[in-house]
Amino acid sequence: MMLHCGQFKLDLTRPRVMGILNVTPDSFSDGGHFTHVDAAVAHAMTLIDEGADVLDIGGESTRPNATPVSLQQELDRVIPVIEALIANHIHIPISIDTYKPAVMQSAIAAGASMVNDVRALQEEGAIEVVAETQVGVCLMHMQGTPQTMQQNPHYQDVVKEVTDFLLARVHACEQAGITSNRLLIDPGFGFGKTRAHNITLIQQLERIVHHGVPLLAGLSRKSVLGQMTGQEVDARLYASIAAATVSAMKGASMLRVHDVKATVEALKVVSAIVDNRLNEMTDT
Ligand code: PT1
Repeated sequence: MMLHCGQFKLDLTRPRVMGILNVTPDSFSDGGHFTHVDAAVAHAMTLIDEGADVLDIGGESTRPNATPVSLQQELDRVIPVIEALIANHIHIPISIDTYKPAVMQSAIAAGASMVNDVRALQEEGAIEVVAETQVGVCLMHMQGTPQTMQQNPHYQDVVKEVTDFLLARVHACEQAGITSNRLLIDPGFGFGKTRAHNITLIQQLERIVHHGVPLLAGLSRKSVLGQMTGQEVDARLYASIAAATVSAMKGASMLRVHDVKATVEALKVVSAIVDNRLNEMTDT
């Protein structure tokens, strides 16, 4: 019911929105004054204004065929942004999207309250870094690596295999001392999944949700929505809202999205319809 992430407690009785914070690859500047840090802080303020419950910061793309970046590059991109956000006294948790334990450690030291890991803390040392803290964790499923995952994804029963993996990672976290009230699980849409696999996972999301661990869904602007609509990545807002709405209806606790304002509004409608108490409270 309450997700513990550092000093924050997020009430998950209604679905929450994780806003994706752009951290531009290389510092672009107008003669060295307006840096990638300033741009990221400005974007963060917009996302908070629009109703984001969490900010997700990543310095290495994990979309299909993305080029890996070095540890130092990743640190240089994200740590100054986290420091600047903390200096600006933002009142919502900062999530660090990384699978590298050294980035997790530095980000937490800089003030991040959540780790969002597409490798579900399987990297050597990752689980120990998180266990020594009180931060929240999102454990995501991926088949393969971002470089190869879309080459030939294969499952007997995608929902069962994804669920079994995530529950095994939840168990590993609990064994390491990370209590379950700090955990989210995520089926990892688009991470080593065909169009059919992604659709099956959405259709049967309840099968994952019913195990009781809060679920995060990330479908925003993804290629599966492009396959469904024929739209390019910049024209997938309506598709993304439909996907977020369906995910929330099926019990997702958090949606990782680019378009915070539109998603927050859609989720208000879902919550008002699903949770009658929200209506009774404001009825006249
Ligand atoms: C996600 C996610 C993420 N997605 C979590 N973290 C990305 N917890 C980054 C495509 O098919 O779903 N959950 N961090 C972005 N990754 C992708 C993957 C982006 C696939 C696009 C696609 O278009």
